Amino acid sequence: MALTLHYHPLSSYCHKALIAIDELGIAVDMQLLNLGDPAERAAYLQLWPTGKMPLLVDDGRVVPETSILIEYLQRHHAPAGRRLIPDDADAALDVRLWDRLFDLYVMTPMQAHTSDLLRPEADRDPLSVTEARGKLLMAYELIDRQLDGRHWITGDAFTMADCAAAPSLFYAVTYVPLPVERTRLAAYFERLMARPSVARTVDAARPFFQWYPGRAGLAKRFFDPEAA
Ligand SMILES: N[C@@H](CCC(=O)N[C@@H](CS)C(=O)NCC(=O)O)C(=O)O
Repeated sequence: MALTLHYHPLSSYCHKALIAIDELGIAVDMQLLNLGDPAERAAYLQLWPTGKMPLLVDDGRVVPETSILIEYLQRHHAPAGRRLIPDDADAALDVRLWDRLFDLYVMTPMQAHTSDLLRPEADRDPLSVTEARGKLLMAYELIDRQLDGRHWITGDAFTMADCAAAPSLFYAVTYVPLPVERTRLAAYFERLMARPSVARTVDAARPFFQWYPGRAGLAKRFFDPEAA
């Protein structure tokens, strides 16, 4: 198959890409990446030196970075009528803005929590975790405000920005739960989780949640330690 996605089922950015692939209705050959294996890591770094996943390879063409990868798939492989970035230039800007905001202000501070948990106890950095927590609370307020009168983050259509929202929020709330007053965000979170592309992505990750460092914060409907 021409299209190969290098991914890991626990990775939030891989979830973003997988949700988009599902929404766009594109068949992709899935290549599970184990960066913990030194030989696999070395081979992957040859392919893409940042070592970040996911990575799409289309007949030898390397397509990194989820926002670019999604736009590339829409442009070159999506069936007619399937879109996650609208044609209208201003509407597309709005989608790209919210995609950036979720990546920079939800994914990044969420990942800071995970990184800290992955460090040896002696190397933990409570200050960076406190800062990350503050950023998440700021982002929750910003998103809650944006959701006033909107079903999805930029309006009536589910877009690339919602693909970024679902996994970033899914993992962020395991570290910093949504404050009770963020009612619009809480309702949006439920809409995201009920979206079939998101539900399928979460379902595929279920067998792996037992290895997620923040699993103690996962709601029981997503992960039941006693059943693992
Ligand atoms: N800006 C990148 C971020 C990708 C990213 O941070 N991926 C994480 C997994 S969620 C990763 O590859 N981590 C492995 C590492 O840093 O070694 C994108 O949008 O694709």
